[in-house]
Amino acid sequence: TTAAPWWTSAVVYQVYPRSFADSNGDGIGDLRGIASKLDHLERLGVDVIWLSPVYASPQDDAGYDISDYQAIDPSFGTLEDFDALLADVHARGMKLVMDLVVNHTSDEHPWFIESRSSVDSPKRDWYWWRPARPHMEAGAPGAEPTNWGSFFSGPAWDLDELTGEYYLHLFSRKQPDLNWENPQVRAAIYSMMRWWLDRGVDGFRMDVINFISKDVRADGSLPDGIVHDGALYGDGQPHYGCGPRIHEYLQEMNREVFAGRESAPLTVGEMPGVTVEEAVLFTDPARAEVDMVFQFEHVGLDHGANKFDVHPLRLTDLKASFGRWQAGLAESGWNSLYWDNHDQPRIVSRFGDDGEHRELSATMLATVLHLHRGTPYIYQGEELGMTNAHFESIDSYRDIETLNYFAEAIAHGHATQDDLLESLRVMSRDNARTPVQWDDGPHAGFTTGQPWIAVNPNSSEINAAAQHDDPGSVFHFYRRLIELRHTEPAVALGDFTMLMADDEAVYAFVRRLAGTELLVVGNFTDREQLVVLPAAEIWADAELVLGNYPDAGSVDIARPWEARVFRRL
Ligand code: TEU
Ligand code: CA
Repeated sequence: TTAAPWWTSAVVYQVYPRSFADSNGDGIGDLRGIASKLDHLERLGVDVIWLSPVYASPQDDAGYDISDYQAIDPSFGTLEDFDALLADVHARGMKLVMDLVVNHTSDEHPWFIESRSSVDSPKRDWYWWRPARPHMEAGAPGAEPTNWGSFFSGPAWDLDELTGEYYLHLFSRKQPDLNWENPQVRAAIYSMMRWWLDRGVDGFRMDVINFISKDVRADGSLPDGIVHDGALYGDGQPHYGCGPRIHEYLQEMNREVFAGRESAPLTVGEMPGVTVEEAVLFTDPARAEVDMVFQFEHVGLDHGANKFDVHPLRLTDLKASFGRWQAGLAESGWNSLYWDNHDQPRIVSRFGDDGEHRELSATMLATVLHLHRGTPYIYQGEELGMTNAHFESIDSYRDIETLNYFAEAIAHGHATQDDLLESLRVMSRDNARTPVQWDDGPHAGFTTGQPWIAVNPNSSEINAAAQHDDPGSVFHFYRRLIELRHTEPAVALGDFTMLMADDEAVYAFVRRLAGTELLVVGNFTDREQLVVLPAAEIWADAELVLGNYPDAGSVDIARPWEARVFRRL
């Protein structure tokens, strides 16, 4: 057998630049701000930094709408700032992975401007232009080429008056979808990717990469989607999620961009809706597509008809989901492990308790996640136990998904304003986008100016400065979890056995590698719980490797939000 790839024992830290650290007082986080906080990341011990988009962008979707892939947005700094940051990251023994957003560009990208200019433009076919439905007048209600809804409310098609045709945008109308069927599009993207790798970046996190192949018919048309109960639009996902040519495109990208590079760049495929079976194909090393997937099943378990229709999590559902992914990728393939990112609410507020038991529940959740097989991701502030924003008014929100959803729901009389605000407090992406809380000073030390989005008032209590010197802090607990993955091969490579699968309170599993056996137990409630293990006697005198209470306690009782890792002796 060959040695396991380096990323099997690595931990990734996601930086969302707008909200990380502001160096020049304009209220927006930037590259120099990131550079000024590398001590924090080095001390935490992470191996890889994934940088959310810093490219030139009108910022309609906070940088996920790119108008120039080979320039840095002035609000974040310059290419020189970027090179300096990259050099410093490397000097500290870490890697830097870029966000690759190539399902769509900004509508202000020169490619789209040219494409839009006329039906005869040489770049017309670089995007998805289609006439109105047969026998319907362009602009009439329902005349869109398909009935698909956009992720950010409204239809997925916009009529362009200039040529009387519609263009496809799965996200905002300022994010037109690129047409990957066109080989020139693919070649342009591959060349841009090589440019960044030649500059020294260590890989890419690929935004909605499983959406790039659309289910286009021979006559050029795209199919309608099913309209689910209560939905305003058809569900297009079966027609663009893991579409017919997706594996072909990723294999081609691999050959054209990554093959033969000595540095072996990291490739992470963000793939909403991907199944275990598909993920095995995407990440089987023999197929040379991507190193790991970033999937969404576990963060959809508390969603109802849509993500803002919030249901309480059943722990047995979470275990069933994680258990299926652990089993399905046991032989070949690799998964990412995450609770949080810039699109998800804060995990301590979501599955934990962000009040009285904040530190215990944050460290319990971290333990359970990091002890699975896969590559763990830490989203900025998660290592401090940062909480949801708890905004009171719609005026506090900035995120396009949130604002569009609110406006559409109000317009259709779908819910009262209070109910909507309540679901935004639980699910809005802005919960993850409030500034990182560095200290207890003004604006949490994030900026000397006016932050672009409000700082959480709990920064007086929850902040990095307070935790750096406190060995009992959430920060130091994360540091120890990372260290454990680096030093204990069973954490990275051991096999996985779920225990107590039917229990609604306790999450328990075993990891085994050669002679090593680790038991992981997490209590997802604020009450004491019995831990009922098969062959419990083998754990009676086990060694406590890590726990979030000051003393070891007893193996068969889990205290409120307790987490423990034992090694069998
Ligand atoms: O998100 C992909 C995605 O499908 C969702 O997570 C989505 O953002 C949203 O939460 C649906 O409810 C990626 C990026 O992570 C996200 O920030 C971008 O807005 C999106 O793609 C478009 O680029
Ligand atoms: Ca700034």
